[in-house]
Amino acid sequence: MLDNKGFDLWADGYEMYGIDFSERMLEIAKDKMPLAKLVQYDFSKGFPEELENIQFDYIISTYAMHHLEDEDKIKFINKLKNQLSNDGEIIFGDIAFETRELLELCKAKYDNYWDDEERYFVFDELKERLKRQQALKYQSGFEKGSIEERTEPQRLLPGAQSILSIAIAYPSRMIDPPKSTKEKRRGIFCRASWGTDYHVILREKIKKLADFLEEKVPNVVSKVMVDTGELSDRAVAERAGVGFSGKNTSIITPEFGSFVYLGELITNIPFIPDEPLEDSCGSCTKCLDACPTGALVQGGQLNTQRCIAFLTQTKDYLEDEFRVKIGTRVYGCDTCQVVCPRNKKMDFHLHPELEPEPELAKPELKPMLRISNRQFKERFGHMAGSWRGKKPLQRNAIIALAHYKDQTALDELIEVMQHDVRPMIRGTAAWSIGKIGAPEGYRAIEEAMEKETDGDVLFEMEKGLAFEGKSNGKALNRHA
Ligand code: B12
Ligand code: SF4
Ligand code: SF4
Repeated sequence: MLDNKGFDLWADGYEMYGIDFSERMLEIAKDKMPLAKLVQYDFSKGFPEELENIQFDYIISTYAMHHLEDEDKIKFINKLKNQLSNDGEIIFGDIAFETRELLELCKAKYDNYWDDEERYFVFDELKERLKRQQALKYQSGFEKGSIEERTEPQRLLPGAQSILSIAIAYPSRMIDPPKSTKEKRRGIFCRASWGTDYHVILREKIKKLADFLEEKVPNVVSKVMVDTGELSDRAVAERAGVGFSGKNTSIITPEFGSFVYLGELITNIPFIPDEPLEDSCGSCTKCLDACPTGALVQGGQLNTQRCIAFLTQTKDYLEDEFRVKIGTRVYGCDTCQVVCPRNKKMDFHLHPELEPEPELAKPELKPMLRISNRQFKERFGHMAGSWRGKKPLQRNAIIALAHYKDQTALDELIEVMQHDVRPMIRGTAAWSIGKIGAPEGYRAIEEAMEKETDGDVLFEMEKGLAFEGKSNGKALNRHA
């Protein structure tokens, strides 16, 4: 929506022709220009003959053009330009639908128009929330851009007038999931990592929409964003009425629940905004109660540093407290969505590309420990969950094996503890071996300690031995 600048510039006493058929425009005009003579024409059928010979000092372009075909729209604009008196001006109206040509014209005329605060649309509430999250150190570090860039879309696309928010549903149930057996323990990727990386799929789909608009509207400019852009995809979706923001912080759509990916198209077309939806969590607190780490500090607010979805993506040692809580999750966490009553029976298989490959979405853990970089890329590279590389996933797989107390994994874990070049992986393996609790495991840790030189790894080995109440006192203090 553009501003009312046109009305402000319009001196009282001018005749105003054709405020289109919009009653609202007529009301505003009457209110803004009590002395002006208002004559209403319906421009949607073309330019009225009676006005042919009049030279206008100002033309306020309004919503009328919406009803015209593209070609007629351009003809209409040219017609308007011809009707201007020598120093006549075309001004944005209240709800104008402009071509680039008109935008440029106005830009040249009113240079400062583009810095006009009034016209700027800002995510005010989000701005405050982001500041609060930052002050509390609740962010993840994965967010892109400054708070200003994140909340003021015109900084991302000059001339931005609207954002189209897009949500696509992904499956919540796997058809025929493989069983996790004693010999072949399996981990789990969160649903948002099932199938082909949604960044690629959703971006392609939104790009099609952008191409469509480009075809239909001359000189449209637009920008696609999916997850990795500056905007908060959730705040955009909330504002656009795609869904409401749940206490688990997810956008919950009436049609598909919260198992939806979000993206957006910023455009310079001033589409009429949709209304946001009502929050409808009511008195439910299921997600807050179910969160294993208490990461949801209050309804709608997340302390990312405690969220398992975040912790599965970090690259360093995981704090002991979280090693217990992460369970068998290899990537991401779905708990606060799975328990949500709004997701009951929500399971959509609308996009074949987003179908999970069960062997990958629920992968066998042991083979993950030895996988080479090349194999990892070939096997998991197309999944969203691979974006941080193999190290965090391997660490999580090691912890999941400890969770299962999988004695069949001891040989692999010992091999990793002795030979992996990455200290964090060696150390986590030592801890896991200790947690599994087999005598040969403890012996292997003691032997490995003789050769180990890394202080942090020795500290983890010590912790591994401590599971049996053993500690030989050789470990260094990691934080010394
Ligand atoms: C950083 C990030 C993360 C971080 C932090 C998540 C978070 N809640 O902030 C981590 C790694 C933990 C994460 C995890 C997940 N993420 Co993520 N993530 C993002 C990313 C890149 C930025 C989010 C961000 O800016 N967060 C900062 C907060 C302040 O902003 P916000 O969450 O967008 O803000 C909303 C609410 O939090 C709320 N709010 C904020 N503060 C407060 C305070 C109060 C008092 C109240 C009432 C409300 C409130 O208001 C905002 C508007 O609705 C977005 C993509 C994007 N560019 O937006 C995806 C995104 C949010 N993630 C997404 C997904 C799918 C997930 C996971 C479900 C994946 C998984 N299964 O593991 C989990 C869910 C965890 C959770 N409970 O949020 C989807 C969400 C889809 C949806 N239906 O909502 C997004 C939009 C990606 C996408 N394009 O589809 N993610
Ligand atoms: S994703 Fe998991 S850890 Fe994060 S808030 Fe939801 S339930 Fe809690
Ligand atoms: S579990 Fe309950 S409180 Fe949480 S998001 Fe769903 S409806 Fe809202």
